[in-house]
Amino acid sequence: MEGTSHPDTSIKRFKEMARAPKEKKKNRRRRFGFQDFPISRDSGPYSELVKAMAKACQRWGFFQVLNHGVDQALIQRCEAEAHRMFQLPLDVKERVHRPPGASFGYGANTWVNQKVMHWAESFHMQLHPTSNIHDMAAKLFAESDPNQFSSAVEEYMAAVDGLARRLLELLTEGLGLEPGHFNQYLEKERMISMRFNFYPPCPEPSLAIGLRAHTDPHLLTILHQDSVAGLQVQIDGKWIPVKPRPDCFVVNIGDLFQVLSNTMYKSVLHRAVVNSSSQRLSLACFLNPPLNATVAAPPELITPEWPQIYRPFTWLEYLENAYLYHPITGADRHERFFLSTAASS
Ligand SMILES: O=C(O)CCC(=O)C(=O)O
Repeated sequence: MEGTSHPDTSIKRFKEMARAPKEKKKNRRRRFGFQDFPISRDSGPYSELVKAMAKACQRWGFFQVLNHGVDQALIQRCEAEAHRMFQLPLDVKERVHRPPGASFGYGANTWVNQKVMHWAESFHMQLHPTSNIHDMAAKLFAESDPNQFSSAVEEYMAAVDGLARRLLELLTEGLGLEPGHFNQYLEKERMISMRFNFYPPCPEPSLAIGLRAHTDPHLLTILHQDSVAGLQVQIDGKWIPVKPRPDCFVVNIGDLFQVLSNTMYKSVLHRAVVNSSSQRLSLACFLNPPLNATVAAPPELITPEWPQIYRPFTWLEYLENAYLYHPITGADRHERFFLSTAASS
């Protein structure tokens, strides 16, 4: 059955692991959900959790976390602010227009590409190393209360940042490394951004796409989707829907983590589809190292049987290429950083 597994299956597996002797059940469920984090590193259930998460990342590059510790009321507050922002008149949203080639700001992604129409609006902000949230909120909500927006967004991103750091440690340990091995990537100048994706109902969903198939260039993505389905992950060439679970976060490995793990973890193609009846909102937080950080698999993950795949590069170098070489329309962008390509060029 593995070949047709849904990313939710990883959750099922975690739940199965939790379905052990009755007296341990409560504890194990809580441990899975990070409620008690940090937890004893040498306890049985902890190491099972680490192994199971690592397996999910090797196989699917995606998994979901339950009982993640981020306050549900904060998630709802941030979602409400995202809706408030998308409901603003177009000329107000255009005050923070994202020009072509720029990373941050508002964009109505309704351009036509070769085959399908993009049917989405998005708004991308950065918290670290320098927040642009206050400035953009001041332009968007000049007539009302910019702080209501910026405080909800910043609190939400800080909470997700905390979750992402815990996940990074668990996933690092899953590679057989010390949990803090990659923490250098999350120091002072780290980059943390969030994109709100809003997909209005579409009269012709079969002719449109919300967000075309892509891998995330980042280290780790922590996504919250509302209760409307739309996210799909490509597993063995098939598009598999990720059932919306507003009480969960969807976590996926980005290209950088694929590189750091020497391809043990997979950065997998995913996309968002649209429907004719319901609007949909997702909040995607992206975790990244500082721009000048060198990204390279550690020697512990390089063996004669599993040789080094990528040459070292900086996050800035990768970012400059990331949106020029789209995995669908151009050569795979990460292939440009293969060690053999570097050696032969
Ligand atoms: O809306 C979604 O579910 C997908 C979002 C996504 O893939 C992204 O923002 O990169």
